Amino acid sequence: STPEDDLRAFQFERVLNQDTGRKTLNLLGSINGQPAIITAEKTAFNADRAPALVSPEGLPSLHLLQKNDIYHWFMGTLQQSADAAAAVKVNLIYPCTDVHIKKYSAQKPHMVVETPEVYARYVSRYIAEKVAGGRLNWVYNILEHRSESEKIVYEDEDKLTGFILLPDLKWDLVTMTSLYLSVIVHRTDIRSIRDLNASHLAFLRSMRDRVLSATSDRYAIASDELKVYVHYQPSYYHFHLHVVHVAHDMGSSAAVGKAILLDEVIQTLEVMQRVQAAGGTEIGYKDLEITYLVGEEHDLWRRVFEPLKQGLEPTI
Ligand code: M7G
Repeated sequence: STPEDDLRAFQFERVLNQDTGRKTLNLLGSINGQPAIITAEKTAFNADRAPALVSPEGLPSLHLLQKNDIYHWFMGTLQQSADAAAAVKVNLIYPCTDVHIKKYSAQKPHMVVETPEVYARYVSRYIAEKVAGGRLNWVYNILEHRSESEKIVYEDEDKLTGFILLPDLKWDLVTMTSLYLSVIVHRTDIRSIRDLNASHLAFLRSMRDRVLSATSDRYAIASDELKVYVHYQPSYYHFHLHVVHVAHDMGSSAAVGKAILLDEVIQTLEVMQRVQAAGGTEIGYKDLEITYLVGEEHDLWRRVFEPLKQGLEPTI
């Protein structure tokens, strides 16, 4: 069956989350008896179509809700087509896992403080478990050119310093002010920022410079209109960067408690390098106290931070 057939066969079960501000809806259901998640997002307006927005073609049906003095409000339907003027971007994860269901469910976030000790004793074990559990197929498909290779914006194939820059699945590929690319590195020895130390400085600097110039060349966007950041915690433990237009409001995924600017990471490593050179011992991101948000459904909350909050020893 085609991906379109699969999507049409989706049997709705329940709403996982809804964000009326960002106009998104996450649904759980099943396809052919296997669990599936749909995340739907209303698309942004295409400013190129603004001149015709309220013409009979642009707004084929129109209904006046209310008028009061000089104020009028209407409801309408936009002229739409899936290829040129889509109303919605629909993402399908099929078959999905319990981890996906938790990730896309509404949940209360908590601020947690991950000390170097908590990282070494519990979180690093959780990360090792995740890495051993696989779930990085999509990453290897990209790195080995089995998927999305036609979308690659820039690639350096070197196994140690190389990376692929390509559109993130969150981007609709057309709205420039919501431009969203990912950088996936070829090396497999960096699972998160916790593995970074001063020895990675040249690698990170060179990647930052090439990512900014390749993105601004391809999309005609000035490099000071792009933010480049990492997530801690990320969902996938294979080192990657997020490259996003500064005008794009990403909600919590680009906010404090989750996103850390690459420039800040580089700056921190530069200071660590100086401390190290001054005669200190080897120092890296593993030695920092990192404060971040974690949702109640996340395994790290359930297995590590909730027990610690209750004064219990995490079993991990
Ligand atoms: P993350 O910080 O590990 O997790 O980033 P997040 O999803 O919590 O942000 C992984 C990034 O990879 C996200 O921005 C995803 O949208 C993106 N991504 C995930 N998958 C499964 C794919 C994929 O198959 N293709 C592409 N191009 N991007 C993906």
